[in-house]
Amino acid sequence: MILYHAPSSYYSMIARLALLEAGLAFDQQMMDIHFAQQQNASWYVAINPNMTVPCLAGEGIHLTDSRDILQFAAQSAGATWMDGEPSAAALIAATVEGHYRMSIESLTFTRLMNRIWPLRVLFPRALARINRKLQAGLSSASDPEAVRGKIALNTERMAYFTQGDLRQKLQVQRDRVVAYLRTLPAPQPFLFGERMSSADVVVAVLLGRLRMIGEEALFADLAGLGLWFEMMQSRDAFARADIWVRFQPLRIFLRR
Ligand SMILES: N[C@@H](CCC(=O)N[C@@H](CS)C(=O)NCC(=O)O)C(=O)O
Repeated sequence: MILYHAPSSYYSMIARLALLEAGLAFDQQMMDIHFAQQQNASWYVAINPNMTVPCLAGEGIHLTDSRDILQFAAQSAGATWMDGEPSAAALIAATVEGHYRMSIESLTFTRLMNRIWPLRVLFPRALARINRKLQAGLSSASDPEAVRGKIALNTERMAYFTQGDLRQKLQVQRDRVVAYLRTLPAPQPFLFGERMSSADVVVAVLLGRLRMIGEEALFADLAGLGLWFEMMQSRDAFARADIWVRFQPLRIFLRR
């Protein structure tokens, strides 16, 4: 099976970590989602009409969302993960659900725009340029519905990035993350017992993102979570999954 993913992409990180922690082998196709916008190319839209990464495709498998890939990894891992454990299953599912209710994209972008002010102009401009390109290709698109959906999403993103007070928006996102982190149990040593779970995967990637955007303070005083994160980072899969804990713009520019 092939994982279509991008190194810097948050949801690709979830897919990578899930597959590697589950011990699954996969080939990979790296996507340039920033400059070449390969997620919008017609060959990729045919594979993933969501026009996003990650996507896992192979014989008898076609998953177009990180959440489905995570679920697939948990099922494949069987008893080596806690997900199937009757005493923990519902709590793990609720933790994964809660994670996917947050907008990590809004948090990341408002934080970056807050810190690096030219991005306040550059992000909306880039989105407007992408939408012009999508609009121009609409009449010849093989899946115009998908393209229209993407244009609408980018329009929403532009509105979010340009309207309202940046600090206030950032605070809203921070509050959501803190409220979520406070629902997590004290690790023992994994979040829901002695073995890994889907919850450990999403929370590890989330804390990686918080560290990357300089928001470590959001989890600094939460009992046990810092140590748990150190433990997760020391795992072989974490390094192999290329979870970004610091921003690496050069890699984005060099497309690697
Ligand atoms: N719900 C999707 C979200 C995927 C997603 O938003 N991926 C981002 C990268 S982290 C993407 O492909 N962005 C490019 C775009 O929207 O054009 C998932 O969990 O896989």
